[in-house]
Amino acid sequence: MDFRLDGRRALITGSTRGLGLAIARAMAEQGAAVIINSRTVDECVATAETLAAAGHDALALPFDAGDGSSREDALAEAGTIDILVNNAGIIHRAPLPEFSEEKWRDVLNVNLTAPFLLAKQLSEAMVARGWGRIINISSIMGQIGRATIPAYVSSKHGLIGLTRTLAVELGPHGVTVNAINPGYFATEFNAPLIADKDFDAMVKGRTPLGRWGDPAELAGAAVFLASDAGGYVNGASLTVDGGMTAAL
Ligand code: GCO
Repeated sequence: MDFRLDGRRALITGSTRGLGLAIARAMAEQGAAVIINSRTVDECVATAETLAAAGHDALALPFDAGDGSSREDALAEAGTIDILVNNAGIIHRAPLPEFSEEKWRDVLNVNLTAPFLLAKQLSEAMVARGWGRIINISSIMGQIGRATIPAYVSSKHGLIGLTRTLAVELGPHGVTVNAINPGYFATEFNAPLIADKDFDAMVKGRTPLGRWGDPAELAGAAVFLASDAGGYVNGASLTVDGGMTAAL
């Protein structure tokens, strides 16, 4: 069983913190060269330096996933990418009457359009080499919904559809495409929810494991899907939520 990623180069979008950083670190520990990305140059460089200081092969590639020219300029310099993890995501929380069209478009752009465009661009060389992995970080909000986050929920449902259609189109060329659906993890992204006593109690009460997830507990799923051990998994979405969506 081979979970190692030696000789592979992995781009993880949004990887200076939270789930993306945990995935980048785990992939680096399995021998991959990792490309650290976020919109913020300083954070990208600092994260890549920290990983490199720990003996890993890490490169900083700052770009805004939702911005076409920033994305394309960066990718032109990125070199070979064997593994793409579409992790960068944003959220806007507001009651429906206050939810603007602009926010709707922003969220869809970063969470769904950018993964589509990155997959479109990077899969070309993967197909040419006959090997590739695309991992889309969706959410349990790709399967169920919650009030006040319509754009996020729609984008995450869309990512699961994108995963399936690309799995069908790219599978014949040796490129697998899968999604991971994280449940509630203790990250900065969720800071307002963790600080909300009622929400925190809801997560702990409704999750059979009785707690928020630790980002390191998501990384194993990504390593598995990227590795040869996961080579026959294609078009799947793997839920990692402590059992929350299994429970009524
Ligand atoms: C929210 C959260 C979620 C989670 C996660 C759950 O407002 O409900 O931010 O979207 O972060 O995506 O899977």
